[in-house]
Amino acid sequence: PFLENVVTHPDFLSGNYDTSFIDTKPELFIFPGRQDRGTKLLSYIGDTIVNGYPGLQKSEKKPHFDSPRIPRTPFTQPYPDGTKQILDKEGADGLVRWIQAQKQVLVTDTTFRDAHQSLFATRVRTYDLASIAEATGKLGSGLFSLEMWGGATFDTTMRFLQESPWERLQILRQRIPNVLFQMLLRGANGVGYTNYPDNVIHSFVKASAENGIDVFRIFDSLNWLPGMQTAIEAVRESGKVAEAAICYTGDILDPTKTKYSLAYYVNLAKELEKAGAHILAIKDMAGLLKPYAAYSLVSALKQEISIPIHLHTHDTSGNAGAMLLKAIEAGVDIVDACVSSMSGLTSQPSLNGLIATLAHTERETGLSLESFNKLSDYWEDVRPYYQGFESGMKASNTEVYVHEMPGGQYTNLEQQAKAVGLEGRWDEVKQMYAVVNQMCGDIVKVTPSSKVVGDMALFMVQNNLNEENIWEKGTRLDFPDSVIQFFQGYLGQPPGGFPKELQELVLKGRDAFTARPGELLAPIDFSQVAAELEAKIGREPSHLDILSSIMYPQVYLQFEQRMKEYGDLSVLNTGTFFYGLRPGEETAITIERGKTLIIKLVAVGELHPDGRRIIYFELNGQPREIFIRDHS
Ligand code: 3PY
Ligand code: ZN
Repeated sequence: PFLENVVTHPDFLSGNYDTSFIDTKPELFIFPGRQDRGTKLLSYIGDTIVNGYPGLQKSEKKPHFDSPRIPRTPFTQPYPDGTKQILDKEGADGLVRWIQAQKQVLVTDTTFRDAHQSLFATRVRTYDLASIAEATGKLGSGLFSLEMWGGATFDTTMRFLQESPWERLQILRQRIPNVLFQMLLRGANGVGYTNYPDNVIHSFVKASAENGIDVFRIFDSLNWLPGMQTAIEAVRESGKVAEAAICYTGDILDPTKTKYSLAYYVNLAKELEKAGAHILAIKDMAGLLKPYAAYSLVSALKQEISIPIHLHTHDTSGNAGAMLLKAIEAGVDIVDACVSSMSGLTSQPSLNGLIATLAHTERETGLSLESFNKLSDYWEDVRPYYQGFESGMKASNTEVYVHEMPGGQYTNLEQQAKAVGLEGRWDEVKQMYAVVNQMCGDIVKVTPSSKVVGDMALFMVQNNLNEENIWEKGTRLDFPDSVIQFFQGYLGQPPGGFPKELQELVLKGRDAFTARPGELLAPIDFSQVAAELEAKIGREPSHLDILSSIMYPQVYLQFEQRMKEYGDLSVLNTGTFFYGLRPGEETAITIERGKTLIIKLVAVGELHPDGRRIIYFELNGQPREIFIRDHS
């Protein structure tokens, strides 16, 4: 039987819940009894056919998809050695020396993480990553690293894709043994939206390192050094590479923008070097760094610090290619890009384009354009599966210099706006985002501070409030939780402090603090969390389960519950996962090595008076009927 559960609940889908959610709605967390794997998969496919996939417009007909072109890389051909071997042999300091001895520009490929986070709300499934992993390891063996984890992947894998982030890491590691794996770590916010106790950060970093992460890009959403120190220490302890980031905002060349100046960034970079960073990242999360500003910033940093510099940007404005070139001329060591079919707009600039640009010059990348064109062909074919999550953006747009929204937030916030009924008011949301930023004192906007600004902008547009109204009615308004926590100091301290008037309106007498939240938060007692979790999920959780549930308590429980209800959905191909099957369509699903289920949709039955439909399937040639509740 179909169970109403937490994932179909509107408050859960819109992110509008807090920790009381489980207590007040226990019925949403009831775990169904055991069923065999075939029946569970049929229930999922049946539900998707009848009710569609959350967040995707339900279409009458499943779209037609061509099979992706997977480049042929013979099984027997060994993986060429890459940067992973250098780190494993020489350690982090050895790797840094190796970087410094290179003449070419080194390249990080972000296709597996930020590219799809920025283009379609981080929805790419492990299935599609695993299918191209071996070819990526073999054809891309000259890359510096693959960014493939962290940021929003941790949340979305469990919340939307019904798969384990840890398994993704393990599977990809197994299939790509030669290139460094890089993740994005939100400093004291881990891979979540709020500060965690220090022992959680240590344990999370250790587990990530043990499961395959080599390079940790660590940032703080307010550029607050204390928010990064624990993570830097934890990464150094794990023997891996600590890449600490300055998040770039504003415009260092604009004399009217004085808050985030060249001196500000150089000073922060020096502090990060002192704090133990092996590499400095310039994290231009919104794509605000313009070409000549990049030249000036990289040149200054090259003078002032001695660790390698790794540059990350987004192509929202269309200026990212030019920007990279100026940074390369100024001597940047490593840059981020992604395969061309996943590049541009809110994503990274084209890796293929970069290879071509630098060919036959002093700093040519050493990567093969032909190889990356093949990898790009694959992603060109995979991208249509995810079309329903893409933003409406068709061309680059310099309005980003006004709203300053991170590329990785753009599609996400757009989805959130739709979920709360603001479908036709996206332009207003973007404008309000810029207004809220100024109200907050012009802050660095990157997860989770960007979520604070986004939540407040949605709140204002939804309630038809403008800035004036906030000053007038603020004492009577209930501000979003994330905004309250921000003004209390849970995300750390912004440069220049909080604007006092707004802080008072938001806090309404609640405490604010300036200490590092990690110092105030009691260490997590892992065995207590384990016992509580076991009581809820009915089995002994692994340490990785415990870490997932600490980062995302409700999301993790929902993930577990759906796992019990539907089984492991990562085995489904992406067309079936998002759109189910067409009448008459058959699909082969390998549920484990040597065990394949053949599932065919025969017909969808009429709506019964009790609100259910019978779905007629064939499972390995045998007729099977499944009842599905129709929510329309
Ligand atoms: C994230 O934290 O998810 C980001 O991509 C920030 O840029
Ligand atoms: Zn990014």
